[in-house]
Amino acid sequence: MSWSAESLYRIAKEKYLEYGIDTDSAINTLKNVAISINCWQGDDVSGFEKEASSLGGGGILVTGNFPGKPRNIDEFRSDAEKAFSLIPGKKKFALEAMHGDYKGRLEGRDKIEIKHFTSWVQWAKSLNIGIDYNPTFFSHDFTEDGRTLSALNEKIRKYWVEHAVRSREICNYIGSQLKQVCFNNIWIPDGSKDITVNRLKYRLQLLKSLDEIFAKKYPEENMQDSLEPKLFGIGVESYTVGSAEFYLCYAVKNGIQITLDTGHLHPTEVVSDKISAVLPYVKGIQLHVTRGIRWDSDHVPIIAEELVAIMQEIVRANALNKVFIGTDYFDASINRVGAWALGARSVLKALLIALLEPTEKLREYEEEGNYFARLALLENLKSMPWGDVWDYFCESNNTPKEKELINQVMSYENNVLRKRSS
Ligand code: RNT
Ligand code: ZN
Repeated sequence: MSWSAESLYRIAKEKYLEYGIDTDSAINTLKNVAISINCWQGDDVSGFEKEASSLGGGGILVTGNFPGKPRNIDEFRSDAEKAFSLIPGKKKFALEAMHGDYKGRLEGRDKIEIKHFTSWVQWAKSLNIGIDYNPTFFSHDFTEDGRTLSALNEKIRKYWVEHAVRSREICNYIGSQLKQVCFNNIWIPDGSKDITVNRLKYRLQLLKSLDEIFAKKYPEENMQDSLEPKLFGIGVESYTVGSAEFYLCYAVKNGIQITLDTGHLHPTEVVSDKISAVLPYVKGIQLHVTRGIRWDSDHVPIIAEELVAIMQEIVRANALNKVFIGTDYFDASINRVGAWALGARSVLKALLIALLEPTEKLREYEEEGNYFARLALLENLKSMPWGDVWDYFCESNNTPKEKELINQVMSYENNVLRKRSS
């Protein structure tokens, strides 16, 4: 006998009700959270510039060569549309500057313009999604041993400041057109492989660059800025100019946001604990959900204890309006569209699990000092039928239920991806 998603949902609803949890309201909240999906999972962080067409430098790395990589912006957009059809709820698409519609005619990153993003805005409008944005400072030769905004050479530093200044203007345009804020996330690859003597000097250069970049104010409803710190990358192991403390201080002092990428920490440090630590001080948090294996390897996110813990922290802090959930991973060794869908769905599932928590009851136990009951209830929740709530949510949003995902991805692979010659 096969049960419909709706009848299974009705049973699940009753079960959750016994704990005082309203599944309808959890679903309703989930539906209205816009997940910012990183575009660069779709093309191995290649972009559409003439200048640079493959990922290079800065400590980030894509491995794998799965067939069917999009050969142009149209194929890239079709793939993204397919992925969106597999992901329930509200979506934003996070672009890199390198993904502008350059039609093979970009003269330099210091020459990017609004016109390179008009077709993206049209596309987003047609799909009713938002756009977020990242200036691209990596995969480029015009650096000072990999330094961009922290370069000592003024010509190089100014080149990258100009890139960031133009990027913010583009964000303002995107946000005003789509009538929803476009977040501008700055991550730079600047750092060094070995013992560094000028640690302070480069950081002061970066500070100067940031002040120049943020000098112009734009309406908050159109665009807002965020800074993304990192611990280290491959080839830049000893020193990262834009480190956690450096950016956090800058963000707090200047009223801008901080990006917490789950792959950018010491292995035993967790983002779930950092949310409540920075929330009282920062303008907002951009979340980059990734799954690092041994290093910032950017594997596809799956439901793991830490991912659920992050979502629980956001929900418990009632901070869905201050923590903006996004993804940041790129795995070229499996079907890219499937990877897009799977990672985003895992993020949503983790959020759903967090929304299906009797938080008040848990707080009560904690405040009474009944730590056994707190632990037992948390453990109890793990075997609750959240999967039935998820399937119902997927079905009512015209996206595949969990069991249907593989077939949908396979048919796109066979009908579209495998037919592309490289
Ligand atoms: C790199 C950062 C950054 C990039 C993107 C492509 O470690 O996480 O967010 O992944 O800009
Ligand atoms: Zn990131």
